[in-house]
Amino acid sequence: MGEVLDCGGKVLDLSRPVVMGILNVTPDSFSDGGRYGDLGRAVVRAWEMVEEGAAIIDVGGESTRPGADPVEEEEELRRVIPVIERLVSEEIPVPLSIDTSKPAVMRAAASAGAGMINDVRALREPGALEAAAESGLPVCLMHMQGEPRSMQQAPVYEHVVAEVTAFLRERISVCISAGIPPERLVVDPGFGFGKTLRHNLTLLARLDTFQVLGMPLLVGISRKRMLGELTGREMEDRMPAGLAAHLLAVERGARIVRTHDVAPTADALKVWLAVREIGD
Ligand code: 9MG
Repeated sequence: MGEVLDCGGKVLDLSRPVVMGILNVTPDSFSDGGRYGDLGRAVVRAWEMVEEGAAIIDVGGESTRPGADPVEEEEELRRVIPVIERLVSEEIPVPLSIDTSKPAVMRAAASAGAGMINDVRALREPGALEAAAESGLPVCLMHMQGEPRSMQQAPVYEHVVAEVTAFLRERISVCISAGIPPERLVVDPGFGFGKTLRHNLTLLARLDTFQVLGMPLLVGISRKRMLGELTGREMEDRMPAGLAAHLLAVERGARIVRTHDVAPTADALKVWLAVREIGD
């Protein structure tokens, strides 16, 4: 596994776990209620996340929460491209990732200066593979069973770890055949995407299995329903549970932690790293 990702000229050092800050620019965003839907506030929040320790920022204009409706391409472009352009013009020091499944958004974001593509559909939309290959950017391939609108209705697996691993292995192979080199790939089991609580817990318990794929591992558990199911807490009170889950993931090999709660996660990772360095 490569220890660095070249994100369009900005280097993401993965020799230690890093924080990916979530910047939702959607009116119905997963957990910030659209507070950053406005360009100016999105830009302020991105800079705050850098101050708080984010090593990369994931900009998304289409909600992928369970039950969410799809967004038209024009609308998604209108939401995310001005944010990326502004942050690039302000010389934000960390790479920007574009959270999208749409080839046109991938292309426009890459032209605007994005440094990575984060696709919850693992480049399965028509044209996405080609757009990602042409961009020259790293890509995060995430596993999802079904589509956001219906994925939590009745997710079924015989062996969740084996099936998610097989899916990611197949997508890696498709990407390599399409000209995306392995050193540009990141994989993600997709916590909460077409999975019951038990599936999510099994994936977390066995997360180290995914290291056989030989790619950096990204996880995103921040504020998700599985944490609410375990603790009985509402979205805004799930940060401590998210920290615990993310530390368990890092202990099992995760290198990129996608979260709304950048400052506490960065602190937790400092503790984890200090202990690991003493132990080495
Ligand atoms: C966009 N998005 C929402 N949750 C996510 C997760 O867990 N992983 C990745 N890669 N993207 C996500």
